Amino acid sequence: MSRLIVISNRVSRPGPSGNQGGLAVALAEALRESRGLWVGWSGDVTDNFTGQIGFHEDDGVRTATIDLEEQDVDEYYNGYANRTLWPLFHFRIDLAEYARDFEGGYNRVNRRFAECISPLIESDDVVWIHDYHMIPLGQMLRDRGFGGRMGYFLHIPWPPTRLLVSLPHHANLVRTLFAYDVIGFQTEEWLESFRHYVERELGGTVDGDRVTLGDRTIEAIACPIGVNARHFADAATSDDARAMYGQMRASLQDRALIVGVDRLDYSKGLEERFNGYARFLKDHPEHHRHVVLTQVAPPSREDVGSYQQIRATLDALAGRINGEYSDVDWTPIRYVNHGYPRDRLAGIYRAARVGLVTPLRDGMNLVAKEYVAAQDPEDPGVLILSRFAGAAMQLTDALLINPYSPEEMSDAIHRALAMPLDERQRRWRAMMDSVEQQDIGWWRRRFTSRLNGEDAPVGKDEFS
Ligand code: ADQ
Repeated sequence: MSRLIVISNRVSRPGPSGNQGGLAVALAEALRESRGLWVGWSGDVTDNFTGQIGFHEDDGVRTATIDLEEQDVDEYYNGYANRTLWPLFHFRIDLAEYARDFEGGYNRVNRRFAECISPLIESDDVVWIHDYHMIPLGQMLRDRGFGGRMGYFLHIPWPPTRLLVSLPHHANLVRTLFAYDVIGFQTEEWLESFRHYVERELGGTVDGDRVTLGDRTIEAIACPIGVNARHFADAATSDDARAMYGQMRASLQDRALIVGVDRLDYSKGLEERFNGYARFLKDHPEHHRHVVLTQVAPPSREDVGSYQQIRATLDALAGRINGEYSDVDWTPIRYVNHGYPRDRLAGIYRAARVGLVTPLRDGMNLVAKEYVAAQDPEDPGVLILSRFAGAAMQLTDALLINPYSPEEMSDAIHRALAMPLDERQRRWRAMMDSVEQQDIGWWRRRFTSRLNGEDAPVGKDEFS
């Protein structure tokens, strides 16, 4: 078995509680099996970049981290990654900032990674690079002589060609993807946009999964990421989850709970969600006092202006809606700006009659799948899901809505709250089958088997 080298912006190491995200757990298994290595930025800043690597081993998983300079973090992470590519790839061209310093910093940091990582890689290793922070890294590793198998997975959407061409030097960036052997997207839609760009802008050709540019042919596939469904279902009945569930139910006093859980990010459609909920309160006075929306939204990327702005907007909006509709003994929105450990989060999901997941654009959205996995099979809640989340391609038994329409959101909330038990069970069972079958292990095996040049373990149409 070849050694797997995973490279991503950040490396996830288990904290004192052992709590880790699904991605980290899935990759850990593959890294452990192959005695591999996970490489990324340490999250720390140094005065002078030296390229020194910090090695660790936790529970059989070896990691290597690199410190960056403050200018690197400003230009690469807060700059090109999160002020240029993130908004553009989420269709927010109005928020995308184009600056030469950002692009220069992005390329410099990717080169720094390539310099540090090259000596660690052996010719028969298999390299798997993740996400929009690291698009050109594969090409830079090839330039330094690596000739082995190399794959890339994009966790966020791929934008339509007409948006992508607004990015200065877009063709240079996209061409670097042809250094990989396999590239993966979350959905057929993002894959289709990529193929369209290559044909129209670069003059490349597409033949099934094979995309050719000049003398390079790569495989481009859709490979939707999943959650650890079994783990989440178990977490939902753990002691911590039960305690959380009990605490929530007691505080709700028989009111129905609607829950939203998101990083505080403009792509998650939180402003539209609050407006849709306000519309529901206006349309349906009969629900007043009988329903509570709990929105859990820990701040993220706080150094970026657009994130400070969305936070201020939501603070004001939650205050305004509560001011208008609250009574002395009822507050319609509980707005919480911090995260919860996994088990407690599972308890919150399970206590909620409705899961409200309404991103304006999302590569996949794991919260939708976690909500499904955490439900009580006897009395499951209803998922309301944006059509514009990648997860909507698989979770077709959710109530699918257009998040830009407050009326559709209002109607869907009303319908979810009134839905009879047998319909809730039928919809949940269908969604749970998909969440269980195409879980995080399935995703990892599907991608790595392509990367290793084996036949995919499952057909490509099984999730469409
Ligand atoms: P994100 O944009 O971060 O991920 P998402 O897929 O929903 O979005 O994953 C968020 C994760 O963080 C979930 O596992 C969730 O449980 C956790 N989380 C969110 N809010 C939390 C809170 N308040 N407390 C505790 N945990 C919380 C990017 C892409 C997605 C894609 C993933 C994986 O934007 O589209 O699904 O990567 O590929």
